[in-house]
Amino acid sequence: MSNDKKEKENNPGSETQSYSDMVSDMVSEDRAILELLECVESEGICTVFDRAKQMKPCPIGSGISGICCKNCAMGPCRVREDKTGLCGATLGTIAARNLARHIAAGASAHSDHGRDLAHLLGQVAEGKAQGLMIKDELKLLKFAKNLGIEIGDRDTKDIAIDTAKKALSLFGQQEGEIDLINIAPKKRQEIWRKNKVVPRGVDREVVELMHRTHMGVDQDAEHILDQAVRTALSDGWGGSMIATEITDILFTTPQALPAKTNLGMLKKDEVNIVVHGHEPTLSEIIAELSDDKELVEYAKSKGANGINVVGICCTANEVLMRQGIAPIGNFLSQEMAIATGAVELMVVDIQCIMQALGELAKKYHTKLVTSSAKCKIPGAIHMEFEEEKGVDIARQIIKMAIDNFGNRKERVHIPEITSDLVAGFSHEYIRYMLGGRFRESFRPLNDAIIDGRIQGVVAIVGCNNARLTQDRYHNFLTRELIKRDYLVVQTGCGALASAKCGVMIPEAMEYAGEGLKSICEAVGIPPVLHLGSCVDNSRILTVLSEVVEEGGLGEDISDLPVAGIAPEWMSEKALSIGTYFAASGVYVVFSGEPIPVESSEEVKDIMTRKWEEKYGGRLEYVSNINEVLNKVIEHIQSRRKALKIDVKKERVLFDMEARRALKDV
Ligand code: SF4
Ligand code: MSK
Repeated sequence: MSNDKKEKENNPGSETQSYSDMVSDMVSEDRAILELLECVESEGICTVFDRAKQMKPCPIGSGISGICCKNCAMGPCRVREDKTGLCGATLGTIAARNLARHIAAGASAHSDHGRDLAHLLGQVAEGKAQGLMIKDELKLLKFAKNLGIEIGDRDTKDIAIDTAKKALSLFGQQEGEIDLINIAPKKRQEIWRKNKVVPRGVDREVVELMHRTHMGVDQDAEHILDQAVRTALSDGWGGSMIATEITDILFTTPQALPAKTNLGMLKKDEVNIVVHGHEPTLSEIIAELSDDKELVEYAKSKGANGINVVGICCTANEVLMRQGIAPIGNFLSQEMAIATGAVELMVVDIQCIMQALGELAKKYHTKLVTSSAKCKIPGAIHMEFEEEKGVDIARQIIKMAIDNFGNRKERVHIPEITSDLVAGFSHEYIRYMLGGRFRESFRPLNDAIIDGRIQGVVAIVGCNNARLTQDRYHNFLTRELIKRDYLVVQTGCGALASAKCGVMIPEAMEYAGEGLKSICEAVGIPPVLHLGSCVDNSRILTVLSEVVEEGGLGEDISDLPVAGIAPEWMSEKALSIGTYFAASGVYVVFSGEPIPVESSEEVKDIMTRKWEEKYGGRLEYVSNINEVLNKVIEHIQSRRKALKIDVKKERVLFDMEARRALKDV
């Protein structure tokens, strides 16, 4: 590689958009959102974009910036490096406690979602869940095996019942290790054991973290964050992984499938139903019923041409990956969907649902329906999902939407903007697409990384944040990385940002560097892979473990030329995800502002230098987007150097002997 080229690659900021160019008054990079905003502004409708302008973030920070403690009634205490709280708590302790509590909340959200799916699996196995069945038996057997369930020639139903019981027990387990950590490379498991952070049970870790951060308990920042790591690991290798595995078992393991995205997928002449939140169960049933003959006829009797089910946020990702249902937007698109005036009904379950939807829906004809026992919103109609009558409830909801079709007001504005995408890259499908039905394997991916056609793999995940231009950071990083031969994998709202900007189709390989393009051409994949919803970040953990297992790229996840970025994060779940990736050996960068723990040098040092020493991964906050890009590339190149694969090799065919030799590199 020429010095010039090397310099450009290692300092991409010098040839790309500067950070100041990135900060603009534009609230979104999504043209559909901008078009609609013009429309709603003239109607005096207030959205999250307006509220973000009207209300600046609290400069003290009720915890997010780490300097404010409100853990007891002697506070809130606002501290500095040279000033403690009333009880004597230092800035480091307070910053660590605040971050730890965010992580506990994020891990709880994912894990409670996983718990519900474990319960549902049991109900399905016992025939108590109307209309639901085990759709992927092979995956059930694999998951059961990972949980130590006896398989033999037992009935599927019995295996499923035992699997559900075992999965549920992982939440309340008090001692020992949660079984799913066995999926991680052996060396990684030893690192966790050495540092005493192997999770015992999901609930146990969360409760202990909440206890330790109570006033007057754990006061050593590093010690507090060790428990935060243990809790986050119980999410990634526990709650989230359980959610992903069981969703696949019940609703099928995703395979690549084409779809379309953005608000243009709402239909003027059909009954539009938006599913929003994170849980797949009710939404899968609603999506399946959208072409039910009787319901379609009913819709026609009310003047509509059909029933159009679309999605927002991660519920959208779930039904997209399995049924090709169109995601019409990510987190910051939820209000805009209603503002089209074309949504008859929005049904929400849990997480990332703005309370503003309740008031907004009243200004249109949209019916807002809450469906989870855990979530009610003022102004919404509550129709609680119950497994025993899931199909009946779904039918009632669809009928309610149909009945509402005639109430549409005159003003309907659907931006005619759509993009094509391909979604559904589960780890099983990635293995299959790389090696074919009879030789499925990660070998071709490892070889492409070794010979430099792919420089590394970067996960760009997480939310939108109204403090930043919607999708801009996701899109910038994705573009710049694929151009330099880094394969990008995405989940959550980050995935939907890329889908909307059109880089999740094989044709987008034209934006990729020559090396990555050659892989996309050979395999027929986009340069940016959609791996699913937020809980599906656990798929990335599985891929990383299988890549290590395949050989040639070191013995542990921390040896791999990979990194993770959450450029527009806003949810506490993102902090849990970032922490479990760092503790699994991945270099993780969070961008945007405010920066948690920014005020505490002590905590920043723990999460970077000390975590690197202990776990081989670290979590860093970097507000400058060019610096994020530079740092990620620098990190991946340092890993390539350590593996001695930094010099671009000519492509060679590996025979068995060569492969065995690679395992010893
Ligand atoms: Fe203040 Fe200490 Fe109470 Fe926090 S725990 S509010 S620092 S007195
Ligand atoms: S929905 S957690 S805004 S990714 Fe998963 Fe999007 Fe973040 Fe919610």
